[in-house]
Amino acid sequence: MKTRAVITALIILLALAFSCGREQPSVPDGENNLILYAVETSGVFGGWTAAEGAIIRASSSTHQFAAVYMTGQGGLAVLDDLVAGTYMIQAEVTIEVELEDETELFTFLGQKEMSILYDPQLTDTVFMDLVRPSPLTISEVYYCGCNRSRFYWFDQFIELYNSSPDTIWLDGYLVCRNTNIHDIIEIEAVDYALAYYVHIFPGETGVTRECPIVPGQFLVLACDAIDHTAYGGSWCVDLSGADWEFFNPLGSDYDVPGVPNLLPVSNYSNDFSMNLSHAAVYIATGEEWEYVYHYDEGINDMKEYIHIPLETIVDAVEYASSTESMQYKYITIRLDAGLAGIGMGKYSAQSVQRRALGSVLGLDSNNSTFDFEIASPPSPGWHEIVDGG
Ligand SMILES: [Ca+2]
Ligand SMILES: [Ca+2]
Ligand SMILES: [Ca+2]
Repeated sequence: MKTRAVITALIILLALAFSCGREQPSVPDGENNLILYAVETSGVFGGWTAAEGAIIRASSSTHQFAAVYMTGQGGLAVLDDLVAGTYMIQAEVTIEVELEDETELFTFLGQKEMSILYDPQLTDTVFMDLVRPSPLTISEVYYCGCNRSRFYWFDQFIELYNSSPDTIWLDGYLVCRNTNIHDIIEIEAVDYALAYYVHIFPGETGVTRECPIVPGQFLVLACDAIDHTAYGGSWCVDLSGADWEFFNPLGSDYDVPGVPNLLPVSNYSNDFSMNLSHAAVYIATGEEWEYVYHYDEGINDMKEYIHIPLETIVDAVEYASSTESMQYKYITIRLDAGLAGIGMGKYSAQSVQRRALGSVLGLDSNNSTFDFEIASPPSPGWHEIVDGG
């Protein structure tokens, strides 16, 4: 009983802390200097060490703000003139170490969320550890369209990357996209993600071996695997070399011969497509999922959705053109605490791609605000180095 009381008290405290963090700042804009220390805790250099020359990325989830700083002596950075709000802070550094006959790159990363109040000065520390890339990630999402005058956005694609030394078999894996689900479920209170479009790789998870992604491969999943420059103009993407295409035989979708199909498990006639400014896409192992009906206010009727258990989701990316979408997240912060693509315009022929950090591709801190950068042009099947990225 005592334990339960303590747990209840903790939950209430957590709830209070959470709600406080979500409040809009009620104080005037002002200077709050954050004195931030970056400390590397991996033990690679023996014990904890101050991380000098670390890049500090700060971004706010309560207002439009993103800035980059660098730590100096003692691993110290001063973040000047921060207005009250909630901030996500990431520290990263790549250090070259001379070994006997080669140099090795070590990349360290640390993150924290902070609530900054109207207060003259704060001191805090971000702890960093060695980056371990995730074996299978969504490495690029291209959704915004390429030609406004023709409303052309049919050249959308998703790219997957295998950073592991082994071939990964995608048989039975699901590629999912959700829709605006805020009126339907409380996303932070459930242990599944709600999907609207779901397409599947052939075969059975963990049993068949027909759909490989080999080490270092960028696998391209095209909405339609054709050369879109012929229809949308020169800014559009040539997807005739895509590895897979989403194909929906229930609709008027065109099936490109020779490019294998990802078929729908969702019972709609639409082809797989992504909203031009805000959506979440994710991949799951496909070991478990189910059809569930939810009431939909828009049509005043029940509508079929698919529940994907969170523990089967391998990677998720939520993108939006504006930070305001943090108030209306489509996928739980347990899978993606941020948003990719902030500031990207519709029909700008740009994509969001996972950043390379040091020699590490496939970095996945479950926060797309930091993990992704805007890339131009889109790079289906390869990685485009972004200047200063
Ligand atoms: Ca298609
Ligand atoms: Ca096809
Ligand atoms: Ca790419």
